[in-house]
Amino acid sequence: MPQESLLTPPESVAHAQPVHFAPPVRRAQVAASAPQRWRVEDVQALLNLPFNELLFRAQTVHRAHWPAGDIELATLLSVKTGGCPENCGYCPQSAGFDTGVQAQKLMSVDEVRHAAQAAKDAGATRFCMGAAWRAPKDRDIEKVAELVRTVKDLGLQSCATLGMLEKHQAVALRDAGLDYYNHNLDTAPEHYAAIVDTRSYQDRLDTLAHVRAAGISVCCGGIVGMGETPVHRAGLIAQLANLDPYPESVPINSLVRVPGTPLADAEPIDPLDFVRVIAVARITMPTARVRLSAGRQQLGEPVQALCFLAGANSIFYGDKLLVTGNPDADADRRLLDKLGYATRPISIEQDEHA
Ligand code: SAM
Ligand code: DTB
Ligand code: SF4
Repeated sequence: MPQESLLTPPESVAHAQPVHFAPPVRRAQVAASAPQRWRVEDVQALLNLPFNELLFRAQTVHRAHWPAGDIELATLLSVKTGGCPENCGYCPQSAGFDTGVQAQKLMSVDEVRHAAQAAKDAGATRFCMGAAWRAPKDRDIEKVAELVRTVKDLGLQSCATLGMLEKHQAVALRDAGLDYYNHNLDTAPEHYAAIVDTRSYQDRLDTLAHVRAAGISVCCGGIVGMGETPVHRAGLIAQLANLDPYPESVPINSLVRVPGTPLADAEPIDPLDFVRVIAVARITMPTARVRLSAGRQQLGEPVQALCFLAGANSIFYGDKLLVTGNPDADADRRLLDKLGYATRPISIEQDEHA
């Protein structure tokens, strides 16, 4: 494909989709009538563009679909920690790796309400609950449904990431008011078995289909820096962009290398290559919230600023991800302020001005 047309494979997406700031419902409707296929080589060609050309294209797509200066703040809470039977090579919560993570059972409604209220007070609009399960049991779903109702009662968007779901479990979560389900494809299909072999890529796709069919918005992304090749990176983005419709939220994680995990010594990704992945996610999924996710502590402010320029418009906000660290909220507010992004005033400030 000639370079001039690199923005055009999804032309019907780029031009047919209206500018809007509430992606889930409207975009799904448009995408359903205009499915697009990205070839891995098309995505690779984008990744290989000269850096400034790529960023220019990504920013152009971004500004055609999103307002300037808008960053979503999503706070994570690990509601059930550690002891997971899966062997995902990146994950500190697998029971198979000696990472020092203390297993904890499912949190109570009060604990979650307290954390969600604190996140809301600090300015978050989405609250994402993570559980270290391979797949929840029906009795777990009943308990998480109660947590979802608690979060929704506070006026926050709710998201959960609980592992593989059956169809009826997705429906139960939707009935509880769950807005988003996070379930990452993590890498290209060809690299998946090198990372985890206790489940298959198809298992992930099946859960995503159940979530979509239940009417829950899909949050699905991946991790870079896991020893993948550039073609694997392109393969991951192609998989995400070819989901029909593509996810409403796309978290792009830079591997947090946790001692004790098999990937503890993985070669870190060049930060500029990480920015490239964000840019290509933006170009291929114009109306998705592209979330600059794990690994921000290692990226530093200038690279994060480049990620925003490349089209990231969401971050995990709060001093902890699930079990590893994240920049603290004050540092993030200072960074966003420095860059001229609007953040909602926190309630403490509102009180001060009252
Ligand atoms: N057990 C559920 C699952 O696997 O879907 C939910 C929790 S799991 C921790 C959620 C996601 O966190 C994973 O799919 C992976 O993308 C991300 N993740 C886990 N460990 C990570 C790490 N060390 N660095 C970056 N991302 C990580
Ligand atoms: C996602 O893509 N990244 C988040 C969230 N979805 C659940 C998790 C990152 C985990 C980083 C390592 C840890 O703290 O466990
Ligand atoms: Fe378990 Fe999820 Fe961690 Fe894999 S990523 S070990 S499924 S908690």
